[in-house]
Amino acid sequence: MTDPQGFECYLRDRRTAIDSALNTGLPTPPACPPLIADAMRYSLLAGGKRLRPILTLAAAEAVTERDRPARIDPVDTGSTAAMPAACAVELIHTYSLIHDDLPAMDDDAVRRGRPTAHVVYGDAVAILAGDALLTHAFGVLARPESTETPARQARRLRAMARLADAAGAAGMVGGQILDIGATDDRRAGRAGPDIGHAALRDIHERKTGALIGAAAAMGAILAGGDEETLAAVDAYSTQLGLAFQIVDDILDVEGTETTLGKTVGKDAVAGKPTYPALHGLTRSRALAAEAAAAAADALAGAKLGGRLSEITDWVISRRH
Ligand code: GRG
Repeated sequence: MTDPQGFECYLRDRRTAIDSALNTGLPTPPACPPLIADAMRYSLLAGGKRLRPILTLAAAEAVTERDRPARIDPVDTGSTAAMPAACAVELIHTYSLIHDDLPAMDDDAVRRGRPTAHVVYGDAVAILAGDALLTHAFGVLARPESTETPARQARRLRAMARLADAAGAAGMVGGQILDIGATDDRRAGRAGPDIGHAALRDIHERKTGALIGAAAAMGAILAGGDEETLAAVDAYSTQLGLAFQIVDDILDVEGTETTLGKTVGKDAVAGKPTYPALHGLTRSRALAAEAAAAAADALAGAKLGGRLSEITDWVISRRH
């Protein structure tokens, strides 16, 4: 059951719903000091693509649509129960961008088309805004619905654990550590080590892939997908995450600051290991297409439809 108005309309609808839920849920004064409320809003509501939360909703919708077609209400396609998880993953993603942009990490001045949080608020407030977004994410997921059944509670806790694993030392934070270790240390005048394809893939799977994987998995878990379905969704999102990262690396070479809303060409200057650096642009494009095809196979094997394959096309063809 796809939206007759097309994928663009679907993206617009879901972004509006996600932005509204994010906005409503954020802490406001007097519960918290105005400065931290402002800094959290500044980065969170700056107009990102919302890929990860859309993926959460789309995975929930695809499982619901396949398993319970007769029960689908045109207003609630399965994504209502997944909205807190969708918000949580975007909150964590935004925190990671704020911290990644800090002078101690990537030292970026532009993000989502506007000055980065530390440029506007200073390093200390930017660090705290990231911390507050991360903490808020788990607060959002920890709150039960008013009529939560034991089965739904178990799914919510499973989703929460998956998100924690993806964001933490074994996932995104671990990937960031490996990325730092593999990048030139310009202050110390030290070149990063040469790394091979397997090590590059490991960095990306942790740094970017883990959160994309958790986004999709949470949607499938909350929609009550069985273990086979969850494995298929993991296979899909692993390939999607890989395609996303390869395209991200290509855009850093070929994109512009105007379309991307961030500084471009930084990977090469920083001596970062990337797909174009390791494989060249042509092979990188072929690898992204191979990953997209493998993502499609995973969906077909589990008979999952909905918007998931269009999300792959979007990730592959994106210009920002
Ligand atoms: C600081 C713990 C910590 C982790 C940082 C995500 C990350 C790890 C760093 C971001 C650096 C980066 C540009 C990674 C490449 C992939 C990526 C996450 C791109 C940004 O995601 P998009 O394109 O951004 O989905 P929007 O703004 O659209 O949400």
